[in-house]
Amino acid sequence: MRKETLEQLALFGSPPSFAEEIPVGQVNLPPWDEFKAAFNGIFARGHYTNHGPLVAELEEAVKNALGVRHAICVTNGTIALAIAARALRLGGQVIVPAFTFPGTVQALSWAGLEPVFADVDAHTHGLTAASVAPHIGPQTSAVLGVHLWGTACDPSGLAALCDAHGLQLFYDAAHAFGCSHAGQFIGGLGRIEAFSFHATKIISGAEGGCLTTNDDEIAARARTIRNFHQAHSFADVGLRINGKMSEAQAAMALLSLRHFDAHRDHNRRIFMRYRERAAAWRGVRLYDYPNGEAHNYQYAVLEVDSAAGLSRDDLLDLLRAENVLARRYFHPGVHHLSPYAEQARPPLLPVTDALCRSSLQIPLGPRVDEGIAEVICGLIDLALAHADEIGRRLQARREGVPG
Ligand code: T4K
Repeated sequence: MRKETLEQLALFGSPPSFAEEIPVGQVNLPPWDEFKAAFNGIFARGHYTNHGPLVAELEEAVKNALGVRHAICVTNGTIALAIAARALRLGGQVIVPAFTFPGTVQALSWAGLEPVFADVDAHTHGLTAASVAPHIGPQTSAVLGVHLWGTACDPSGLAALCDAHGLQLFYDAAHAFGCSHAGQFIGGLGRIEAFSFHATKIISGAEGGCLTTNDDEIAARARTIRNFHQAHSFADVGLRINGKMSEAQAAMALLSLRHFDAHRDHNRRIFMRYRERAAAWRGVRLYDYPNGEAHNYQYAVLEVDSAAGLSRDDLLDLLRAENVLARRYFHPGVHHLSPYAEQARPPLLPVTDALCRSSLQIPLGPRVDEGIAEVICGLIDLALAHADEIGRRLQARREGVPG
């Protein structure tokens, strides 16, 4: 139901717009029959993990889908990043954004590296050559860019900068499956790229991840690092880990891949509806995707600025009261989270801090149809039309004043 007045808002005591919570993530489930057939096969073979046939099939399918020489499936996106860092034989410091999921940065720490935070671009939300350059020092060994929201992270600028300073460039592509840069699918940028196949991603193995690279030697090291088994030694690597993907994960991810086009098309339809409606919003900008590139449209990210008349957190409270589970991705920035918050000289990241205060992800994915998107947009219209009054009432509530 479209709400027209302030008194109809759940924030002020009315029933919520949705009886059930609308989650922010993709949570794409395969058709039950296909899931059952895939798991019957696993049970019949009795081969549950350690490089089973479905993992091999998934690696082949990812390679073909993204046009890369190597795909190495692993347990999750965080392990993928830690393995990538070890496969690149990095030491010392790695420059990384703080406007990202903590896993991006903590993977570096697990690989024994020191993350150094650089600010991001206000428009793309990613690192740029200009934001990274001032942080390069004698200890720097690499730059880890994040293709946030599936937008390629300044590949040519960062490659030129890294070449000039003898640094390795690699990427967190957790959000970027099926997204392109200059007409090429993300996956072959930098020395190696790490994807997440988490349950909230468009390709889901429930948990899962994948490394892609066009470099044979780095691929051989990554393949060796992900498994302790001596029979799976393809390069001289030293420290190894259990980063293997199971057959159950591979079965789920293969089914996601089979239905990728349908999920992306659904996402695009809903995203376009949001985009149409966002054109009329004052003080609320919908993050847009690069023109002329392939995209998975996984995320609808809003930026709420002062012209909106109410804060991002007020809008969040309003939506959540309606069972619209919007999320503050990413808040706070990783530099404000333990163990990095305890640094003696906290980094100055004004754009990151502003984005952490202003950004809000709204639901997009199989649980959101056009009708649901329309109700969500209607709530934002209502919030903006009565921003002052909502802000005043919420402030009074926080101060314990009735009304
Ligand atoms: N790099 C980047 C840039 C990333 O975004 C991520 C992960 C990584 C690296 C690391 O990759 P992984 O190691 O995770 O493969 C979620 C995901 O757990 C995480 O994978 C993802 N990024 C991050 C952006 O979001 P949380 O802690 O916010 O998840 P949670 O449980 O609060 O779920 C989010 C929403 O999805 C909720 O509305 C509930 C819904 N949901 C979630 C799950 C797990 C479901 O409806 N069903 C489910 O099974 O991190």
